Order: sequence, then structure tokens, then C-alpha cells
Amino acid sequence: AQLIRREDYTAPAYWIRSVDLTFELDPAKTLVINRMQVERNADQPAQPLRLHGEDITVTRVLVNGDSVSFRHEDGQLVIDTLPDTPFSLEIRNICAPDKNTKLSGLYQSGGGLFTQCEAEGFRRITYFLDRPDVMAVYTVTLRASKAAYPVLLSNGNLVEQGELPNGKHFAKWHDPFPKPSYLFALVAADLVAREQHIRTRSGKDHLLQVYVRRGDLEKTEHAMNSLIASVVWDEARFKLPLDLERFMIVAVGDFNMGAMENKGLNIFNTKFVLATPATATDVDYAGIESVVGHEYFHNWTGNRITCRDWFQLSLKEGLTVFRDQEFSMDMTGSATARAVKRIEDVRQLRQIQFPEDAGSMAHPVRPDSYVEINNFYTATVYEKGAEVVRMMQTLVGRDGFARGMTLYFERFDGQAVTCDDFAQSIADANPDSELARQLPQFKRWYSQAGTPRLASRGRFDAPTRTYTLSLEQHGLPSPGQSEKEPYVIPVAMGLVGRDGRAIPLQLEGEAEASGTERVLVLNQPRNFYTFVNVDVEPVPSLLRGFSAPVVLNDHLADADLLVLLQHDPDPFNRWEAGQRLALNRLLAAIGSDEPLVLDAGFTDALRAVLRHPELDAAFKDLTLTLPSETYLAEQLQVVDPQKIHAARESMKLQLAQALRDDWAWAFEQHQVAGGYSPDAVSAGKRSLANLSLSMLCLASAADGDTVWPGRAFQRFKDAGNMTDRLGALSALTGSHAELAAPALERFHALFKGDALVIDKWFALQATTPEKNGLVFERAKQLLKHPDFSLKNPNRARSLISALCMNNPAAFHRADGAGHAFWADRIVELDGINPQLAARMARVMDRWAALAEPYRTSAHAALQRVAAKADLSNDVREIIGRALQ
Ligand code: BAL
Ligand code: ZN
Repeated sequence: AQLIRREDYTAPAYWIRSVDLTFELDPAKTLVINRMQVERNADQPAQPLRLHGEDITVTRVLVNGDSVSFRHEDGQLVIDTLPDTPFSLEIRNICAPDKNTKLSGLYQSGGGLFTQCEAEGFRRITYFLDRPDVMAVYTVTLRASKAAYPVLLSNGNLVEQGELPNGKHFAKWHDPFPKPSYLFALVAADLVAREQHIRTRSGKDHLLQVYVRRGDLEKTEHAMNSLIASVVWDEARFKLPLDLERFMIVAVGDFNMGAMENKGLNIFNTKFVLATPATATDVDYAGIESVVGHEYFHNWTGNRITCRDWFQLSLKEGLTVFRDQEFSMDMTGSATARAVKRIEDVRQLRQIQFPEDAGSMAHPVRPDSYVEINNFYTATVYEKGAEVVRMMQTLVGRDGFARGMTLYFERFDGQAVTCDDFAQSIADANPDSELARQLPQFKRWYSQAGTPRLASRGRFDAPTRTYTLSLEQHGLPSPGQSEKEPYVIPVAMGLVGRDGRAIPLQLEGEAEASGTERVLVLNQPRNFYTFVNVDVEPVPSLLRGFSAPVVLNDHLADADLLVLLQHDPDPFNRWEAGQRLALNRLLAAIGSDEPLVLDAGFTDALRAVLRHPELDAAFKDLTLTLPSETYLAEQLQVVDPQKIHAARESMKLQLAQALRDDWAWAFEQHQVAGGYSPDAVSAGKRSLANLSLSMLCLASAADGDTVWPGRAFQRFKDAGNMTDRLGALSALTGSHAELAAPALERFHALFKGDALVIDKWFALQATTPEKNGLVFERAKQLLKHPDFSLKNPNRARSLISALCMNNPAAFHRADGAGHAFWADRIVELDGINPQLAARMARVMDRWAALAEPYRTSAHAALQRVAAKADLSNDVREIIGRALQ
């Protein structure tokens, strides 16, 4: 396999200006007639035309209407002799959608035909310059059996449709916007659509459509509402209007990703389209809103301006994740709900991206090399990339950032550009900002991998009434980068008095105090900040709102953290203080052989949060949820998953018991009456009620009391929505109650045939907190369940990823059976869907940090996979890096 390097980028030798594609669609043998207008790139030396192609068969090649000779070399179709002037190139080829289990290119799902072209799927459909900097105008004619494929869709506008002989029909689509091949899409299937006509601010009319299988139409209301909200938001916040007459979303049951932003024809995993209160949880509803937004926002950040090469992936993904996060925050409607969303995003970042940045796959936001680009659709490119964009906004302000976006579109609309181009636009639109002053150094966030460490110490000097804060940063080594240069780190902060007062901030040399919150910009290895006119020793509240993706050690004692938990005006740091109190206790227990015994100071503080008259339920839920086992593992040099699990389970149980009356109070107080609505306030109440119920069932299990499991079972049966039903079911499974088995059986019977709900059924069982190895045994049995299949990505993830990634104590077993199970599944899945197999292989990124005996069995499992002869490039790259 070839390593592709960023520094080797060269512009294409040819441009393809327009493409006329005709498809004779047939699952076994689809004929593609591909007519391109091609011209040499005069800036490049004369050379043969090399077209990408994979798993397709060419039948004819014509240049300006005449046959030409061609050859195959390194998987490419090469034409040596070509005219110097622009020419037409016609290629006919065949592909077989029904054999395409990789779900990249043109493939079959549920009797329909769908495409996925990002990153390099278009070459599995026809021969092309399948790279994002080659942008062409597409005209697409689809011809197919009318009975089997009544709906025929492609990008852009429908220009013609009609009947053909032999029961066939056709549709012709034209997309006026030049686009890279990765944004091409087609759909041929038996679908129905929810439709909505809208008129945008600019006075233009548009048709929005959400296509699904017959029978699913009632599940599309939330997706449509989310799409309308996205259109309105992007126009209001960034002045970016919908540029298409018709915007389509199509749901498909077999899909590797969450969704795909093909121009005008977004294709979605059903998971991010279909929802009714009876079948989808609050988390699903929020996920749909955010993914619909994400794909819609790509229309500008990704499609109108795209990436020059795949190393620039974060140009569109980091920016678009930032935009969808902001959209979801703006949709919540309250300051606390915004903070709740921020906490959830940061939790996700720490849970997935921080381990990635510390493991074998660590790479910069703008990677320097790859073997298989699909392996770089990562949390670093997406979520850390979004944090980099967020820091830019912090440094130039919200209005300044909007100005920067406007300049970015003025400069680059219609082009394929780089992360540098984006950062330069934001800086140039804000010439007096810290970003503009420190841009080259700021851009180290794009080039250096690893999560920087930030350490702070404060010193109060009563006689001079000063408080001096030192901030010190250092970067840890990562693969291929042993030394790190200092970053530009925006540290949003305040000083909190022990009485809860927010202290006015005046730095030495400043004439007067300005507010109680500010952003310190650390750009040296170490810096000192002296605040004057400070009367009493304050508690520093640093990195408010998680203003930079770093690991902070603020050396705060329990007493300080308790002040912040009680008083910090920044809800993020208030939550963080609670997490830190829990983390300190858990880490102490994991590091010693003494059992964990909870102290009253901690339980009283958590009780105060739970009972607080003003705090939002969603905030309480997050504060009372303990740090995850994965996050705990990240704090340790040597990771013993069983010790971590035991400590966390013990703390959870003690918290369940110590606050038993409070949980019962919270459960009763947070019942949501009336019909279901996914709004943030109702969802927050449901999540707190469900957490309370889980805690009550846990406490009951320890005491042998059956009242709460009985209530949970009743609630499970009576629930009016999936959030409550799944919450009650999870309270039963999570406490290993006897009623869990009949409830699971009933759940399966109730929702048989509803794929997304059955996914939940598998995932819940695979993520049940491990007890005596039984969860792992059950997961193994579930592999043989008639509903299980490795071929459907959602189903495969619902069992395999759920167990291996989200249930460390069930997976990392002393007997090595979990690791052996993983190796078998990776090998099996690699033969079907390498992209998915490679993603699941990532679970071993951090194997080298495992304690014995887990480390040895993980190593053996990795070696076993590596020894497989015909491994895909996808999986080989991941395993190779892990074993390096
Ligand atoms: N571009 C791949 C799917 C997404 O990030 O929207
Ligand atoms: Zn995206």
C-alpha cells in the first residue's frame, strides 16, 4: 500500500470541465456511459491522462469520437496520446451494484440503488479524475425499470423525464454548480417523499423533500422541521442562503457514515432521518437535528468551497461541525441549555478525540500522510477541527468571525482551497485581533498532533492585594513528532470569591477593571498574569466554556472545586468542578487497594446540585453522571479496565444509596406530562428522571428490594415515548434486575422489524455494565441471533462497536476472550466492508497502555489480524500503526 503525502500535492495534469453521464441501471450489471469535456492544465508538464477506476470494467474509450488505445497501470486507466486542445472523452464501463458490499460507489440496499462517493467512491462507478480539486458540471440521465425503481434522483434540477420501451423510464438531471466527483449522487428506488415549499428571506421559492421507504413517511416530520430550521439559521447567522431550487434528503438503511452532503441530494443513514416519539429517543431527535443541519451547512462549507486535497478535510469538516454545534446551541433557546450542549460536545471530544490524540492513530487536524483516506474521517479532523475554528471565533469575537466567513466566501467561492486559506481569511477580516497578530503560531493547531497540557498555579499576596496566575503549556510527543512548539491558547477565565462573588478583573498596568471574565492568550511556554485590587484569595475558574482543547491541571484542592461547583457563573466550569471531584476520588481508589468510600462532603455537594431550585434538569443530569470509564482510562499511564470498572460501579452504587431519597424526589419531580416534545427542557427532565430511576434500581438491587425494579418494569410497559421506555429498560438491565430479561423479550416483540429500534435492543445488551462476564457471553450469543448481520453497518455497530468500544470491562477480559472475539470480527468484516472493519479496528489504538494480562492478549489479537494475508489497506493501516 502506498503512503500518500501532503507535501507531494501537485495540481492535476488535466481538468474535466463537464460530464454527461448515462446510467442503464441494473443491480447485476449497470452500464455507465461517461462523456467528459477534458483539457490539459497548461500549468503542468505534458503527460498521459491517468484516470482512477476500481472494481469496474471498461468496454470502450473514445477521444473526439474515435477509438484510442489505453492501458491499465497501478489501478489507473492511462491514455498516452491526446490532443493539445480541449477534447471529448467517452468511456463506457460496467459495474455490479449487487456485489458491492463495501457500500462505496453504487450499491444496493433494500431493493434500491444508492451511491456514496466521498472520499473515493466515484472511481467505483466510472473512470475519472476522482480528486476534489477537479470540479465539473454534471448532467445525469438515469434509465431503469419503472416498477422496480419508480423514483430516479440525481444532483441539481430535474430537466426531463419520461417513459421508455420495455417497462423502463428515465429521468435527466442537471446540476449547474461545478462540483468535485465526491459530491455526485444518484438514487433509484421505490420511495415516497414528504415535501415542503419554502420562501427564503431573499424571496426565492424552494422545494424541500425527504425521501424514505413506503411506510416511513410519518417518521420524517422532525427531519423536515430540522431542515427548515437549518435553512433559516444559516441565512440569519451567516447570511448564507439556499442556492438550489430543490433540496433533497434520501434515507437509506445500509450506510457507512451518518449522512452525506452530495450537492442538492443529501443521502442519509436512516438513523439520522426517521423518528417518532414511540421509536426514537431524545438523543436521536437531537442527533437528527444536528446531522440534518451539518449536511445542509456543508452546502456552503464544503460544496461551494471545497477541499483542494483530502489533507484539507478539516477545512470543511471542522468548520461544518463548528457550524452544526452553533446551530444546535442557538436552537436550544436558553443560556443553560447552550452550556448543556457545550458540555455534551466536550464530553464527546474527551471520550473519543483525546484518546485518539494519545494513541497509535494520533495525527494533526491537517494530516501529513495517509494510506487510506477513509481512515482519516476522524474525531481529530472533525471535532478537534471544530475546536480550532471555535478558538478562532474566541480570538476575533462572534461578529469578527462572521466577517471572516464573508471574506472567505468573497475570496474562494467556487474553488477548492486549503485550511491556510480559511485561517488567513478570518485573520485578514480582523487585522487588529490576536489571531491576525499570531496567525503562524496559531496554525500549529493544524500541524501538531496530541492534546497539549496546560498547568496553572495561583499566588495571592494579601499585602499588595495581588493575585498572580502562572500558565504553562507543553505538548506531548506523538507518532512522528517528538518535539512540540508552543501553541496560541485562548484561556477564558474569571476569579471567583469564596463567597461566590465574581471578582472584577484588572491586570497590572491597566487603568481600571474590565468585567469579571476575559480571555488570556497564552503563546509562550509560560506566562504570568498579575491581577490587582484583589481583596481576598480567589478561586481561579480557567478555560471557561472549554475555550481550548487542552488538558488542564489547575492544582485546585477539593475546597476550591466545591466553591466552583456551588458558585461558578460559568455553567461549563461548574459541571467540570463536579466531574473533577468525582475523578479525584475515582483515581485515588483505582491507584490504591483500598475500597472506595464516599465522603459526606462530596455526596452533600451532589445532593445540593440535585435538589437545587434553579438549576436545569439537563445540567443536573450531566453533573450527577460520573466520568466515563474511557475518560478515566485517559487519566492513567497504565490502564486496568477491570479496576476502573469496579471503582466506578462502587461509586455509582454508593451515590445511589446515599442519595436514595433525593433520587426518589427527583424521579417524581421530573415527570413530563402531556404529549411528547423533543425540546431541551422536556428532554432534560426525562434524562434526569431516567438517571434517577437507574440509581433507584441499583440501590434496590443492593438491598434486595423489588419496589423500584417493579416500578421500572411498569414504566417500561406504560411509557408513552421511547426515551422513557428505553430509560426504564436500561434501569432494569443496568441493575441486572430479574425483570430485565422479560422486559428485553417484550421490547423485541414490540419492535420486531423496526431496524433502528432493534439496533437499540442489541446495543443496550452489549453496553450493560459487566458483571461476572455475563454481558460478554450474552453479546457472543447475540452474534447468532437471526436479526444480527455484519452486512448492515448500523447493526454491526450496535453489537460489535457497542461491546468493544463502549463496554471496556466486558471487552478487556483476563482470559483474552474479548480480544479474540474482536480479531475474529475484524477479519470477517474486512472481507465484507473494509471501511467499517477499519473503524472497529480502532478500538485497539490504546492497547499499549493496558495493564497485564490485557496488554499481552491485545497484542496477540492484533498480530493475528496482521497475519491475515489479504487484509484491506484500510485495516492494514490501522493495525500497522497500532503495532508500530
Ligand atoms: N462528508 C462526509 C459526511 C459528513 O461529514 O457530513
Ligand atoms: Zn461533514
